[in-house]
Parts: sequence; C-alpha cells; structure tokens
Amino acid sequence: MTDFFTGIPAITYQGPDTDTDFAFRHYNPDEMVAGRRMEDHLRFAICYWHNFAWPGGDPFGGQTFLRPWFGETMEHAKLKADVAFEMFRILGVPFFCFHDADMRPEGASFAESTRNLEEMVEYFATKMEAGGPKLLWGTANLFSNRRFMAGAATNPDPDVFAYAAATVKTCMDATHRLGGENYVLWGGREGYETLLNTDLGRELEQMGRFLSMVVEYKHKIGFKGAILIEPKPQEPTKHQYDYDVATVYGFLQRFGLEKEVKVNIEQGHAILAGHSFEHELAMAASLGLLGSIDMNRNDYQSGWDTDQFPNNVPEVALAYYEILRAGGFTTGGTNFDAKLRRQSLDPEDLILAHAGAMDVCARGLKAAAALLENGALESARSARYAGWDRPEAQAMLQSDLETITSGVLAQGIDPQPRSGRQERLENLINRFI
Ligand code: XUL
Ligand code: CO
Repeated sequence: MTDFFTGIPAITYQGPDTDTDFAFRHYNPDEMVAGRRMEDHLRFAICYWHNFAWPGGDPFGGQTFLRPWFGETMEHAKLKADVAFEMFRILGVPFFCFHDADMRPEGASFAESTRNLEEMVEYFATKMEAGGPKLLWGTANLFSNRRFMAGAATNPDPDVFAYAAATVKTCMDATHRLGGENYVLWGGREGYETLLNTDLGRELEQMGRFLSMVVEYKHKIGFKGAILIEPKPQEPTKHQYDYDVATVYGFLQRFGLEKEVKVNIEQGHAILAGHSFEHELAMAASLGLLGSIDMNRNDYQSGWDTDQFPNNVPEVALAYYEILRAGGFTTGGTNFDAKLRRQSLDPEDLILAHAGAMDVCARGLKAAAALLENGALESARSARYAGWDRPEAQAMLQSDLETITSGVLAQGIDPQPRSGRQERLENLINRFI
C-alpha cells in the first residue's frame, strides 16, 4: 500500500441524491441496460500515460505535478504501478491501457529497454492476477523519443523503421502476455511537417508493409485480440496519414487489411478532423471497422487536442447510440485517454475526474439505450428509405443507365420531394437526454 490516495474512499454507486463528491450517481455497474450489465456495455479503461506518466507540461511550461514516482529507475516504475493499481481499485474499473514508455524506464539500449519492459510486465501480471483490472489494449510509444521525430514506420531512415518494428514486437508480446483484448497503433509521427522534404508515396508504402507485418505477427503468436488503428488528422505532425476513419479504410483496403484491422476512435481526434464523434462512429460501423473508443474531448475554442474528460451528456449519448446500434462493444471499450488540467494537482483530482466522466458516460448510455428501445428514430430512418425495399428499386441497382432512362420515360417518373424532418427528430432525441 502506498499513501498517495490516503483518505480517499472506494467509489461506489450511491444514486443521484447522494451529497458526497466521492460516489457514482449514475454509473451502477450491475444495473441492466438493454439486456447487459452497465459495466459490460461501457467497459471502462483508465489510461496509464496521462494519469501516471504525464508531468503536467504544456507548450509554454513544464512540470506542474510533483509525484513521488517520477524518475527513471525501476523502483520509480514499480511505485508508479503500485499507485496506479490502487487508483484502478478505488474506481473499480474493469480495464486499463498502456504504452511501453509509460510503464518502464528507457534503457541505454534497445535490449535494456526490453528487459525493463519485461520485468514491469511481470510486475503488472502479478497485480492483475491479484484482482486488478484486465488490459483493454497495449501500444508502443513511437512518438516521444527524438529517434522517432521523423516518423516510425514512415521514417526516411530504415534503421528507425527497424527500431520501431522491434519495439512494436515487444509491445505486442507484452500485450499478449497480459491478456490484452486489443493492440492499438496510433501513428503520431506517421505523417509530415513539410511536403518539401517528404516522399509521400514511399512513406505510405512503408506504412502499409509495417502494418502487414503487425498482422502477420499477431497470427503467428496466436494473439486473439483486435488490431486497431487510431485515426487523427494532425498534431504533432502537420498532416497525419491516418487522418480519419474513411482515410484509414482506404489505406487498409489498398493493403488488403480491411478484414484484419479495426479502428479506435477518439472524440477529440474526430473533432480535429472536422467531424463529429458520432460521424466517425457511424462511418466505422458502416464499414465494419468499429473497434474501441477513446472518450476524451477537446476544448472547442482552443483547437488543440486538449484530452479533457467528457462532460457533455448529449454528445456522449449520440456516441453510445451509434455503438449500441452497431451491436455494442466486442473486444473494445471506453478508454479515458484524458488528462487533468495542469492546475489540478491533488490526488483526489485524478479520482473525481474519472468518477464524473464515468457518470457522464452512464447517463449517455442510458439515454441512448432508451432511444434505441423506443424505436421511433430507427422507424423514421427506415421509412425514409422504404422506397428502396421495393423489388423494382433493388433491380435498378443491377441495371444500367440506358435501361433506367427508358423506365423513367415509359413510367413518367417525376420524384416528389419529402421532408427530412430534421427538427422533429432533434426534438425526439431531446426527449431522451
Ligand atoms: C494521442 C493519442 C494517443 C493514443 C495512444 O492523441 O490519442 O494517446 O491514444 O497512443
Ligand atoms: Co487516444
């Protein structure tokens, strides 16, 4: 036991009328929602990096958090893990996520970094076996160290490609060892700062081959989880190749990987790409790519990836509506890739940020489930396309322009516009939120 969270009670469901801050008001893990326990729908995960590895810096200032585990030794890494697992227990989350660089100190060589990682993986495994949460996903940090400044798989230097491939192998091994349900690739530096020094075609080829190797290795080691790409349009690069869900789909198809890889969609990244979160989710669901989500928002005015905890129930409800409509999560879940504001210094800030976010998600989920169960939105959607259920309409899709033209002339087809009823549907949704 560390003393970091001393005095902070385990957070439990106490209902909306409780007057303590240290409780769930809406997240009730055992409550049944649309035929499933709430915990099994939401599948919450806490991220290791923002909570335990991020020092509170921003582009204009450095560390604000003073944590006893900050330091580059194995003792520090173990203390960090002890505190992390205490936080997982206080919040009762079923999952967590990590990057290699969050959990182990960087060694003087690749071999030493790998040894550090392997030792920490065993340390984690013991804690997980003792009742800790499960691993939602693992990933490699291929963006912080200066060696990756010009990209990992897309680097102009083949030695960096090799280092990145070896790093991903060790992170896939770690994820497999810890029973991870997914493996994520976020290509933070896979893009460019300027086209002037970039061979875009060559870089995309490298990235396609790299991802194919990841898929080959997954099958080789018998990893049963999903491989997920996390799209983002920019930041830190000016342009990231995995721009959004639609771009990722085109890329996967080009390399024949569309049945092998899905996506991890982050709310803030969707906004940076000029989309809504629900757009990205609906797009992924329609393409059969929906994997998992990072439930963290940006500040709408700043235009940065501010990674804030969710606090907007109507937005969250629309997101879970798309997820429920697609059948809910399988291997995926709700990861809070969110960080405190840098002035939120206290241990309790970490706990309350997550407790509030989990309540927001619970409210969104319940609203989404009620809306789906009500059925009016889906009936309105089906009614709008009902003409396509007619056999002649389906036959037209197998026809050709000349035949269709003859039909238009022969039948005197003259389409009559109908209302899209947007405001009516918006009113309907507001009844549930
Ligand atoms: C960066 C981001 C990453 C990924 C994992 O914007 O979202 O934390 O989720 O590398
Ligand atoms: Co993320």
